[in-house]
Amino acid sequence: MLTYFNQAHVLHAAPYEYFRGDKVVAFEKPERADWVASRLRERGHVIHSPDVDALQVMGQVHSERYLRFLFTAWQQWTALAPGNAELAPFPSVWPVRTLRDDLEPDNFTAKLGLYSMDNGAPILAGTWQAVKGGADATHAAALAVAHCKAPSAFALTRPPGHHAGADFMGGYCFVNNAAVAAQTLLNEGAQRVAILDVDYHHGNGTQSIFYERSDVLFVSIHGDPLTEYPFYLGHVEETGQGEGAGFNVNLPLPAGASVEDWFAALDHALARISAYAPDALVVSLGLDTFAGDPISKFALQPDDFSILGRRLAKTERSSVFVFEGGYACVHLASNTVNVLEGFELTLL
Ligand code: Q9C
Ligand code: ZN
Repeated sequence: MLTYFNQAHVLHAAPYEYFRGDKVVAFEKPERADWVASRLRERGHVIHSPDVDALQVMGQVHSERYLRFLFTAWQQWTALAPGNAELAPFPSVWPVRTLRDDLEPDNFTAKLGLYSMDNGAPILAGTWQAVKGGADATHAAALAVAHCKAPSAFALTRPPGHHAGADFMGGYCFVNNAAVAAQTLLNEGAQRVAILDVDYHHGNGTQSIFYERSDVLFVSIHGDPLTEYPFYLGHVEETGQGEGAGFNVNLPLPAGASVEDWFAALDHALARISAYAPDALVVSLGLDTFAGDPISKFALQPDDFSILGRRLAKTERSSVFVFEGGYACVHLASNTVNVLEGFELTLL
């Protein structure tokens, strides 16, 4: 599949993350994307570097003050104290209920918390470059599909994006690449775009960005937020608001759900998407539904990813695949390629 790969992704490499009360080696690491890129090359897929600038589209799906913060955060942090370049600033204070989020404080830690939903997305020296490169790759993939250079394209990016909202980062995510892809397709002439999020975790950022819009249908299959990250969004009754009423579909499954139940949810998702009759499809392609994923609790096997690709191809929509989560080192690359090849071989 035509792939746009963000080479700058390596510039974002979190030294550690907080997991079950411990500091552990970060799950979301540069090798993830490199493994997938190698596997794609081995299998003869063409990999391009993005040669477009996504900044304008990023501004359509994120707030200006948030993007300005992301762009300047490392410089603000290192200007504070001489030793700061050796440290990763993790947020530690957040404006929850009753606290004001309309005013941007002067204090760096306060700003960091204002623009974060958790402590899972640390800002590092190269974070902006990596994140911007990822958005550029996603924009390029969406443009290629919009301009009919290919029926489908893959944005191989990290850090992932679907937890990032219009003005916050979190869950390893900074810029919502799926939203960038959908907005690009709309800008290029699509009337309606559907986003199918198959990552194990609910795409809270994507849902919130499009919650009051009818030009983007968001459909997500994920672990029940009552027990699974991101916890505070992703329930069945969240169906959209105002203009967007009826254009948000959540299909949560209990942690430990069977493969059969997962594919039943996929059938339901695809039926909803079909009824919407979108001009294009964006797939938030998380591979953490794999049985061997270290932080997730679904049971998909390698062959199931081929089946997923084949079922997606049956929708016969121009499709942009955007890389999201997936943390099982050994199988991540082959599972990803199984989806993409399952899709392409069905189209042929
Ligand atoms: N220690 C994706 O799969 N882990 N994100 C908690 C804070 C949350 C997963 C992070 C897992 C986020 C894109
Ligand atoms: Zn995930």
